[in-house]
Amino acid sequence: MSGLARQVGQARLEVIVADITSLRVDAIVNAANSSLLGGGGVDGAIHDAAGPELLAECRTLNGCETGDAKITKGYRLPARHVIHAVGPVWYGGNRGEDAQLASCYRRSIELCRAHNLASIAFPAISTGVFRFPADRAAKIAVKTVVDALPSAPDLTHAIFCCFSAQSGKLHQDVLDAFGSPC
Ligand code: AR6
Repeated sequence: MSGLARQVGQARLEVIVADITSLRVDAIVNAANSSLLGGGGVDGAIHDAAGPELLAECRTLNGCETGDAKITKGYRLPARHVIHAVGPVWYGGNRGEDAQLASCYRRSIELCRAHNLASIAFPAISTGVFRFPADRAAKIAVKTVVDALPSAPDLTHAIFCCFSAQSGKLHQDVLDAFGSPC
């Protein structure tokens, strides 16, 4: 894994291997489920780190459709906001999973634009409990973010926060095809 950040338009894009709850950014994205009431994986880690106030705010949101995203405050997290995106469960690829996954990334960037956020970090949505194939998801994640960047001019830093070196390499290999090193 080369680990090089890429400049794409106004934004620096990078892949890191880290616990997303440790990141001091304007928003971290949560791989949530449609209840928005917590769960395991990165969702559980985010709620644990943010504290009970996060769940209290989530209870006011009335859930979220697959492919959509909703924003809350970050509470005890170093991140100012959490964008709760609901990725698809993988059923083999013929039930609109690709489009729903892409929509998670696009909606997250729309929320950045609406809230004038400058930095965002994404986990590899749907690739854990929801079983979306990791290589296919990495391609969708990076391409969708690259395509959506022009719609959020204040967004100058986007991070793909992977939880394993293997996931990091998948994202880096896709990212290396875009923009220029920086
Ligand atoms: N930081 C960054 N990435 C993480 C972390 C972390 N702390 N913890 C896990 N990952 P998953 P999904 C990675 O299962 O597949 C929950 O129960 C993980 O290795 O968290 O979208 C929700 O409530 C994987 O690459 O989310 C839903 O019910 C990626 O995050 C359901 O799971 C996503 O794995 C959502 O499933």
